[in-house]
Amino acid sequence: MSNPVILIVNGPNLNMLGSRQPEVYGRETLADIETLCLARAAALGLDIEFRQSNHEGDLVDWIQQARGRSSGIVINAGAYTHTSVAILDALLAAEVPAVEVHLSNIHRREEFRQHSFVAKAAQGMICGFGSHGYVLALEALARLLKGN
Ligand code: CA2
Repeated sequence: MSNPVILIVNGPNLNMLGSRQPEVYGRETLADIETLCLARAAALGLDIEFRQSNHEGDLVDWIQQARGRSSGIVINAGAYTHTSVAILDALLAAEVPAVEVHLSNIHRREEFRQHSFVAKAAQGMICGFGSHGYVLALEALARLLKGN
């Protein structure tokens, strides 16, 4: 039998990871994070689709396509976290469990980063643990899919 598929969605500017602001976002690139996720997912018996876009509509399209195709979503919507009702609506419509991830601890940062539209549709949120947050999110989804 094939493994459950987890869609991992990354929003704007996350393609620049590793190049600037390492004190906030760490030194790893998004490709490093994908490698990390692939390894952990394989150990958990999951397949992943790892994606990034700077365009809100791309994120909405991918989340819509997850319905009936993916068993769960890991989402770091970047700055759209704090602005996008469209991404919230897509997540609610997808009807698959979603885990919200942020590299930084958004609650220790500027006030405008402390509200998340994504949180309204997420099973839970992991923030402040850098790239390890993606691994924790995959572990949380694997457990959820097993029903415990
Ligand atoms: O902490 C996170 O993961 C964020 O989702 C990252 C977003 C930010 O807008 C959210 O408030 C929190 C920004 C990602 C930008 O990444 C950069 C990486 C390197 C250089 C510049 C930006």
